[in-house]
Amino acid sequence: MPKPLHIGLIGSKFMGRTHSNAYLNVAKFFDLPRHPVMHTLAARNLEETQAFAQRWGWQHATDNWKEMVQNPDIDLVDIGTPNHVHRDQALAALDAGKHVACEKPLANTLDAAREMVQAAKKAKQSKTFVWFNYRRCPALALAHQLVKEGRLGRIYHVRGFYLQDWAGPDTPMLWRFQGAKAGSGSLGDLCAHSIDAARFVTGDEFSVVHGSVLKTFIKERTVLDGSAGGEISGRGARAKKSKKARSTVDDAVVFTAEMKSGALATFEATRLSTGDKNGNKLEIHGEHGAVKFDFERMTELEWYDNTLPEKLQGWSTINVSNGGAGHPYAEAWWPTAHAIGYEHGFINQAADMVKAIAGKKPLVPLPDFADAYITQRVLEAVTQSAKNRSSVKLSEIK
Ligand code: SOE
Repeated sequence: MPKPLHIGLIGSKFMGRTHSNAYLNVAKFFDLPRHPVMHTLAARNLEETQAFAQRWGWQHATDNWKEMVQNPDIDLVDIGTPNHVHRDQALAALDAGKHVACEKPLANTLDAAREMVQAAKKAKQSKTFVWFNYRRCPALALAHQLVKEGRLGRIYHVRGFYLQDWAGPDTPMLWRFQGAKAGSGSLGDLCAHSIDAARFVTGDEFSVVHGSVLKTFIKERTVLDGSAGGEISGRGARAKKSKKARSTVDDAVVFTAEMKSGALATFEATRLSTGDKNGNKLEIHGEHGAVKFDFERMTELEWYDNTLPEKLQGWSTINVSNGGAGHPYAEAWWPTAHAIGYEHGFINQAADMVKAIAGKKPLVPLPDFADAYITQRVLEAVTQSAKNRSSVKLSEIK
């Protein structure tokens, strides 16, 4: 049995579940250089945390994350909490000499994200990771590989859409609608994935952001008794009549951008695209070929080969599940066309994090704090572009 890797997770809501599931399953499907051990779960309410820990197989449970990060037995601290506490938790874990994984976006503000990157640079023994989990959807990882192999050639267009519809007027107040906690709404929660995916697949970086519009359609939301800071569970709940609070984030965002290569990019993210449930879509069009990814059909990649004889050209649907064909991560899972799901991107990421901690190369690039900070700078450029109705160069955002 490889040397154990003791994990301490902070958070037991939606991402607490996806991360717990990843650690519970990763060693069953991947041969790893270290054996992940679900050591301690830390979350706010001790009784609920003990119940969650027992259900998911955490050895210990605590309501004191500060104590957990100081535990000398812990090797990796994983932050699955709301954006406004990422900085304090990451700085404490880095100061304690731990490896640190953190949910996206890096933080609720650019300043907090910068402090995290600076602390990570100083913590020479610590590796850092950010859960941009969609990089490890096999179809998106294949798109990255096709671009890297030169199969698309010069990139002309990038289109990133992240379309959800859960935040209608009946959805009560959650931390995700509070600017002080979330930093932003659809921009940091959804568009951060699209910005990261555009950088990941093209290998390019943003040069200028143009013409952003941040829109808040629903200005006030009902506060459910005792759950104003609640999580996604509020999505399903229909608010009982009680007091209202102001939503201080965007429900939707649109912007265009130019990439350093000259490619033209357009982005849209919204929580009010009626009928779209988790429409995380990326389209890349190049001189020699094009790809289209839609998370709602996550095992498929649409591919257009512009180098074929014209009579043979057309969109083809690649079922990215063939391990024998070298499809990313497919070898670890099931036979071709036996589909995997949302949770598998997190399990694939857990495998790559364990490999990286052991000094091995992840299958596709794994964002650390410094990489995720580039995405955070784009979020800031979009915010400034919307506020000033201007174009914002990334070189102006430090
Ligand atoms: C938003 O509702 C959300 O939960 C994001 O926060 C996640 O990152 C995304 O994977 C699913 O949608």
